[in-house]
Amino acid sequence: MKTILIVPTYNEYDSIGELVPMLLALPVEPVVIVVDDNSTDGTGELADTLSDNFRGRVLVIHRPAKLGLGTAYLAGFARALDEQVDAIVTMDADFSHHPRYIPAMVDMLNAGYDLVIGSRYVPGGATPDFPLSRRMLSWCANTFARTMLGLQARDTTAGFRCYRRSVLESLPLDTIFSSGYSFLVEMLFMVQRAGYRVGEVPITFEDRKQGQSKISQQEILKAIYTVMRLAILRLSLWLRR
Ligand SMILES: Nc1nc2c(ncn2[C@@H]2O[C@H](COP(=O)(O)OP(=O)(O)O)[C@@H](O)[C@H]2O)c(=O)[nH]1
Ligand SMILES: [Mg+2]
Repeated sequence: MKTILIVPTYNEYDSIGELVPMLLALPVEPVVIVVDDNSTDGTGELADTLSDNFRGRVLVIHRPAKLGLGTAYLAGFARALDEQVDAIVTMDADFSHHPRYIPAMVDMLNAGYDLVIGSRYVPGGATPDFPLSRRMLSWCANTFARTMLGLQARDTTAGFRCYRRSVLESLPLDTIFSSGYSFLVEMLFMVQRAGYRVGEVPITFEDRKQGQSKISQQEILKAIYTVMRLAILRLSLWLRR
């Protein structure tokens, strides 16, 4: 399967110099798309250097400002679909989503799944170095989204995903309301409603070694709003049946 990896970045200078070569060395021989939102730490320039050094295998999308994780994925999807690829992977730049899991995720797609999640919450998955506060936040967000939206997957907020090309081509991505982190829940909701097969590969999610998390209070509030909005949509669709 021809594979593209989409890595959204905002101030990830300390990670991408190591991450990108590691990704390119994977047996799936991917192309990497970095979507940088005008990072202030030189991430965009470093991505351009990597693109020059690994010509044709590293593409860079520069956006003028921090426009949100969700729209960064959308920009990456649009670019990926211009290429002849079968599998489109999204992942963080900070090594929380370790490259070592990508081959198993692509294999599972090959085996017939339409979306494969690198999952913290299936047997074998773990978040060993999350502090208690982060563990609680993640657990609450996940449980809230799963129950309110009837999602089957165990890890509904994970950004480590491998999509089959036809999933991205068939879904009305332009109707997605969320621009930030809650994009992930909205996208999963859409994928499940469309009847696609969702699988999960267990991963050990390691806390980022460098830099800071970009998740903010505002993103958390937006995520709650997104789940409520989709829950109302789900209810109204159910009532109309
Ligand atoms: N392009 C872009 N990337 C973003 C934005 N927000 C977060 N990211 C990147 O998305 C990934 C996930 O963010 P991160 O801070 O690791 O979130 P966490 O893992 O939930 O703490 C990282 O690679 C970030 O650099 C954004 O607004 N634009
Ligand atoms: Mg992260």
